[in-house]
Amino acid sequence: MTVENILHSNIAEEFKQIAKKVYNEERITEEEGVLLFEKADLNYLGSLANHIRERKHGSTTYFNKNFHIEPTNICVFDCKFCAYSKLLRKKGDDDAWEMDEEQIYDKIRSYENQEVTEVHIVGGVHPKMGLQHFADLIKNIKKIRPSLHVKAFTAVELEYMCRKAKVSYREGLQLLKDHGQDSLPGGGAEIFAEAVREEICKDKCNSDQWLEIHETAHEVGMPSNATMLYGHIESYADRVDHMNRLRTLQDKTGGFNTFIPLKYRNGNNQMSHIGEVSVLEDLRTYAVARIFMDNFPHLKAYWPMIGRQTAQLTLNYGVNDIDGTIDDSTKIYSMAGAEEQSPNMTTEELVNLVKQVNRKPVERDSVYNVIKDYSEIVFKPAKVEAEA
Ligand code: V47
Ligand code: SF4
Repeated sequence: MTVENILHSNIAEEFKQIAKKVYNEERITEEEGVLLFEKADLNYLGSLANHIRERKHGSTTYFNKNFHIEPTNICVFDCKFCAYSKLLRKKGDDDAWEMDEEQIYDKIRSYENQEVTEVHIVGGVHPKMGLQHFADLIKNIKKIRPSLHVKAFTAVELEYMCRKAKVSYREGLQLLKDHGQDSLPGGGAEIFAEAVREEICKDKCNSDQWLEIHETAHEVGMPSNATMLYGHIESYADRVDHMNRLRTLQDKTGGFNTFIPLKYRNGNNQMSHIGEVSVLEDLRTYAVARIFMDNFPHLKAYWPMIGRQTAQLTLNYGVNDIDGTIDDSTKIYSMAGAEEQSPNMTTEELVNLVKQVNRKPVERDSVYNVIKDYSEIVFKPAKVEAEA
């Protein structure tokens, strides 16, 4: 069903008005966002979201070649949804880990002969987390591999580091930028609605602080992403409020690249009694996000969390980015019961996954410059070893 078909159909007037807005590239209101979540048909949502996706990006589906470093899983905070917080947050616990600087540099060096373009550094908030220490760490990483894009530290880590170092967010972010940090990941946003935040992660940075840190990062010249943890105790109005606060900040700074809805997974945490939402709800959430977040250039599905097949489906519901060929060093999601327990995918697998749903796989750098168009590249079939 195309948007033109919808406009000429006998669908309820309120949905026709929203379709008209999408067709005319007009913004929808918060009330309309809630209405879409509550009442819209999945096919309708898919048609609108796909219309926007194709207007912005055609069939292009971006991915990048990145790897993760999680320096520690020890964390001073106690987010109820986090699989670190219950099991692993104290030093000395069986599964607690802390990487020293040399281990981090060795990890960077281990990718020497690989075509990765980005390292994503994020982890628990260690009580000793020092701003200058991490600034120096980034500087040394850049010495080892100057071209590597360093996407590091959620607003939660940054708020803690700046508070401990007794500097303003601007001073802290400027210091990190001067030492080589290129951008911020989108984590720690969760749900901005204060009542929900109080229930699920009351002791870490609050919503205003999260938004202020991203605003300041944009002002000092570091772009960032934004996430939304959905599918737990939040209401549809809370999701729309979350997206609206981001849309408002984006109007002001234009510094966000990508919006990443993250599906709540209920393994090994203090909210495990809460069930997970269905794949249909995932698709609806991506679609409404694409329709509502009109000023966000990109919508990303983080495939290790939702799995490869759902990630493929999302490409028809507004998504135009499926993150990267991540190696298996990220544990926060697999520990929470994410779909992919060992989240690595080769370029070939990722390209084929995109092509299977008739989309165009394009490798990008961290700020969406095209590195390589894979749509015409045919990988050789895997070699079958002769039996001895
Ligand atoms: O903020 C923690 C989430 C986030 C669970 O910017 C959980 O490119 C679901 O932000 N179920 C961190 N989610 C990860 C993140 C991210 C990931 C990929 C790419 C980018 C990017 C950013 O992980 C946390 C939290 O919302 N998380 N526990 C859980 N049980
Ligand atoms: Fe710590 Fe982040 Fe887990 Fe919260 S989500 S407990 S801040 S590691």
